[in-house]
Amino acid sequence: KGQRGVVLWLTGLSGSGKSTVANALDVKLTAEGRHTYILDGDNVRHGLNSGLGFSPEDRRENVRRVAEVARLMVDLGIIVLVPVISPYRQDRERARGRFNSGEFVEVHVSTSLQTCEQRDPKDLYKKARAGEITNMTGIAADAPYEAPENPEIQLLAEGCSVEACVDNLLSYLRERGYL
Ligand code: GGZ
Repeated sequence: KGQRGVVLWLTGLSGSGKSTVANALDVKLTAEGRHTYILDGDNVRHGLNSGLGFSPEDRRENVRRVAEVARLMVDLGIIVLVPVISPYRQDRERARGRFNSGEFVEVHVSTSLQTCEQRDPKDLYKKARAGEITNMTGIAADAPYEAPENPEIQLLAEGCSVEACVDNLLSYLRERGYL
């Protein structure tokens, strides 16, 4: 008791740094004794969402299920960190609609496609350019990334260290009384 549940919804391209920031934030919050959980798109796709691919319909369902699980966790007072690409504005808005105001904090990890492609930790962009992956977000014509228009937070992760990004999010949570 005593902890306010909230979801930090980190949207951005593959390789933008969503998971890295979520993991580093999780470490800090846990050290402060906060109850947290990371619902990572890439992880959830191995279990709850195995069977879902990367068509627009499957991404929508992926985002819907993740939002529903986050909803349950917020009810339990957990700080839920959700690094999922969630490329479609409508799907993110639908996710937001499942929460009370103040429970859903949209964080745009706005690293440019160019930088994400340079990082390419899993060679996904390389494979997409080579035609081995046909629906890579940001590359394929039918897999756009629709940037948020009014996110609560825009994380300029590109020019900032992971630590600076984490501090930015921690300040936001403190200022608004979540911590
Ligand atoms: C985008 C893909 C794709 C395609 C595999 N497009 O950066 P990663 O590798 O570790 O995390 C990405 C993950 C995306 O899953 P999400 O659940 O976050 O996506 S969505 O919200 O759009 O449903 C990426 C990997 O899966 N990956 N193929 N075609 N990312």
